[in-house]
Amino acid sequence: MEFETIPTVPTADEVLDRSLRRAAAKKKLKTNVDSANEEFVRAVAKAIHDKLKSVVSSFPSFERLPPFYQEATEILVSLDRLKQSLGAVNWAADQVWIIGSGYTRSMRSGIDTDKKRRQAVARIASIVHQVEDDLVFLNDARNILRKLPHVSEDEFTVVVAGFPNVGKSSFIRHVSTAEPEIAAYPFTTKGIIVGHHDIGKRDRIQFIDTPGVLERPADERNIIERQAVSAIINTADVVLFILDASEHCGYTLDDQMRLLDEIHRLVDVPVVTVVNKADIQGIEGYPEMSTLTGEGVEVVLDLLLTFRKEATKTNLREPPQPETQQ
Ligand SMILES: Nc1nc2c(ncn2[C@@H]2O[C@H](COP(=O)(O)OP(=O)(O)OP(=O)(O)O)[C@@H](O)[C@H]2O)c(=O)[nH]1
Ligand SMILES: [Mg+2]
Repeated sequence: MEFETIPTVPTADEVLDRSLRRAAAKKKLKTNVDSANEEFVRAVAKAIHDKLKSVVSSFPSFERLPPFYQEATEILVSLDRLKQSLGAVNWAADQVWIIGSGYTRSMRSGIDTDKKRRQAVARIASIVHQVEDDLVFLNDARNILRKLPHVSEDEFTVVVAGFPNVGKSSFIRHVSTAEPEIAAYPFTTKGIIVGHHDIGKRDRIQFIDTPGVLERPADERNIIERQAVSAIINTADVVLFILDASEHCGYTLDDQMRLLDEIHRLVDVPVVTVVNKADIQGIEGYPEMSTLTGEGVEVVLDLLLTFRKEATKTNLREPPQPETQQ
């Protein structure tokens, strides 16, 4: 995934210190004072310009990211703020280059080169300090985004959704390679977790565990819940909605059903609804399972697999022919 490869973004002082040190080493190679000064400014400007440009190009082009990553970026760090900071750092790189070229040109006359070198460094340092906050923001964003899991766009994907504490992670643990934390309190899962279930040697299903979502207006949902809704909308081929009829999760079945209605309205993929904790209580008419005893889990998995076949069939179907004009 593209965020994993973004290197640490240096602070303004780190950019300056590194570049000044590198330029000082180059300056030493020149015996003539004037050309040493000129070389110093050229080297500082180039090193800072290149470093700042490499920061900008290390971030992916957000327009080209899959919708899930675009929305996750928006939810976690704000796309606008990110674009603004990348724009500011890019501007600083160009300014540093312009200042550096201007001074090296004027130093060729050999007049006042010590003074000009000091002025050039001061102006360049001031530009870099102007984007100090942007560099810090970009590093924070990088640290947040690189924790996002790898979600493949090509694999058949089941997103497990439901109220907090109903047993979503317990199910994921049973059927996939993922090992999410399981606990007897709500909001244990705080981000998107990806696991896989192998089918034969070549094929597999991608399972996505999501944080619990409460039934409430979308604009009242917190960052964690919004990530869950985003994964449901943007990545699912099938949604597995888990109900806890025992209400041991701490929420009423009525509230859970209202969330189920909302999910039905939000997605146009199949929603498979199952009742977990059937060792305590089931509901007639729904498939039941208990991730505690393991009963019914395989049946639910098989049910999900039938949708995989449907999805494959849909993909293989001929594209619709254009209507012939009468
Ligand atoms: N009796 C019973 N308890 C279960 C079952 N499945 C899960 N639990 C318990 O329910 C609690 C919540 O399980 P989790 O798997 O963490 O639930 P979750 O839906 O992922 O919760 P959040 O991540 O907080 O949204 C834990 O204490 C589990 O041991 C089940 O089938 N029967
Ligand atoms: Mg969980």
